[in-house]
Amino acid sequence: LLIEQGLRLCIENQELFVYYQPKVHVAEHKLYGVEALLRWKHPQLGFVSPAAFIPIAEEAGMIHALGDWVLESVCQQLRRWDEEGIEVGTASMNVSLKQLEHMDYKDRVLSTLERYSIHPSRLELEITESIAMCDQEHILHTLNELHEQGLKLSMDDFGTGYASLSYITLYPLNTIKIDRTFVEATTVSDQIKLIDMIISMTHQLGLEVIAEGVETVEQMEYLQARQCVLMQGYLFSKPLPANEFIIWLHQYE
Ligand code: G
Ligand code: G
Ligand code: MN
Ligand code: NA
Repeated sequence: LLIEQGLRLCIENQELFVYYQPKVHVAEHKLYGVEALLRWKHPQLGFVSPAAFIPIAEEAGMIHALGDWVLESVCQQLRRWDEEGIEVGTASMNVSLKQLEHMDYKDRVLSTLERYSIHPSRLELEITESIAMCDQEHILHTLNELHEQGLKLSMDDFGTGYASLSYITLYPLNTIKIDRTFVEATTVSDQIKLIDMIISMTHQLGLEVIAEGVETVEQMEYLQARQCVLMQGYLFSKPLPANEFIIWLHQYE
């Protein structure tokens, strides 16, 4: 209840922040893009995880306002980085099923990008397998239209949901994000075969593949040896406020 009440005021009380986590191209030692992650600093509770408050925001119908705020904030930041001559590649945002169900979603995304003069190809939506399981014509239509405008689409937490694999060719995906549970398990033999399979599947389908949750040099080398060169995780950087992210970038590149 404390969370639900707090959510109603978090935007006007300026308690929300967007953190950015780098995605890197390991072979080229270059930044590939950033993932935007929402952070909420509650006046009493301190930082509350989106894993805790997003489901509550969805229930209470506040996810659309939060999603709009994130979209606006990311576009504003991309614009600022453009003006400063800082190249960050594509910025991705997490979107939930509830957000995509909204009839206006596509128009709100496109009009916000236009307002900040950002080409749609600079923005990526991270969806999860729950979206693929819901089988809604409307969502597929929305994603197809956004894709036609140039927006990128990635499947987050790949391999952890219960969707049938057929969605992979049904949805206009650019990228598969290998869930960190598969990356963590690169020392367990059965799991190793799974991650090998996922990587070779994405290569055969002509999709980009990125590994999430990379924390050790061993994991990085394992992935690189299998031609999975895009990575994200604490080994490179945790999610950071925009200004700290730029400091990280100067040191990295
Ligand atoms: O970064 P962190 O571990 O706190 O993220 C926890 C979960 O919250 C992740 O599943 C992430 O995808 C989700 N999340 C983070 N930011 C957003 C956001 O802006 N919108 C939605 N829908 N989910 C988010
Ligand atoms: O569901 P999604 O993949 O969007 O969630 C991303 C979450 O994973 C974020 O909360 C982020 O803070 C967290 N994260 C990012 N890198 C790492 C990592 O290397 N290890 C762990 N344990 N979590 C990570
Ligand atoms: Mn994500
Ligand atoms: Na994930």
